[in-house]
Amino acid sequence: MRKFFTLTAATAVVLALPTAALADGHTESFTAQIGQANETGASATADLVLDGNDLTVSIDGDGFFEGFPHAMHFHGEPGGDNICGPLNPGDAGFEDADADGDGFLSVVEGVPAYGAVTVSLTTEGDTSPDSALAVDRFPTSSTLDYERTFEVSDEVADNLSSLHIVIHGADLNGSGEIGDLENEDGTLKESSLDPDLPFEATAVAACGQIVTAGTDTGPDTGAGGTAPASNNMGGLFAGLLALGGLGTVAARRRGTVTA
Ligand SMILES: [Cu+2]
Repeated sequence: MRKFFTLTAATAVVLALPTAALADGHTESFTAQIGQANETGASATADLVLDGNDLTVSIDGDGFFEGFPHAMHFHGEPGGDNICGPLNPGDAGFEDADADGDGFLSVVEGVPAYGAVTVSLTTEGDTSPDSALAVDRFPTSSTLDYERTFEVSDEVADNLSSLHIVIHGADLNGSGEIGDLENEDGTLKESSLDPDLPFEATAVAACGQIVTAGTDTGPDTGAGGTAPASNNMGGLFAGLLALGGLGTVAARRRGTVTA
C-alpha cells in the first residue's frame, strides 16, 4: 500500500511539471512549412521556439540558389489577416495577384496577401524592417542553414501565428545566375522594390505561414494551451476564401517597407 501511494505521488508531480514550466518559462513552439513561389522548386521548414521575448528561429531549406543572398522576412501585420496568397502560375487567383501580367509574382504583387515586412531574419545585427534588404547579412546557401536567437517585440511574440516567412531571391529564367532576367523588350527586369536591384534578387522564392506547434502537450496541459496546427491551417484556408479582398485594402493602407 505504501508503495502504491509513493508511485501515485510521483506521478502527480510529473504530470504537474508541464503546466508549471508553461507558466514560468512561457516557452511556445511554432513551425512553418515554406513552399515554393514562382515555381522555383525551393522549399524549407522553419522551427521557432519562443521563450518570453527571445525567439529562436531555425530554417532548413532545399533548392534555393547557391551563392546569392536570400533576404528572409516575417511578413504581415501582427494579428492581421495575412496569407501567403497565390504564389505560382496556375494557383487560384494568381492572375489577379500578378498585376502586371508578366507571369511572375513580384515582391510588391505579393504584399496585398502577405503584408509588409515585420522582422528581417538577418544572420547578425539588426532584425527590424530597416534591414529588409541588408544583402550582406542573409544566408547564401541552397539550404539556408539558418539558426538565430533574437529578441522580438511583444506585438510579434503575441501574434507569431498571424505572420509568414517569405524567402526572396531566385533564378527565374534558369540561366544559372541571378540578375539577368529581361523584359520582353530586352531591357533588364528591375526589382519592384528598388530599380537598382534586379528583379530576380528580390523575387519571391518561397512562402509559408507560421503555425502553432504547441508545447509538449499532454492531455493535462490542454486548458489554456496552444491550438493544434490543424486548426490554424483551417483558418488559413478560410482566410483565403473570405479575406483576400480585405487583405488588399489593409496592405495598401499600410505602405511601409514591403520587401
Ligand atoms: Cu520579404
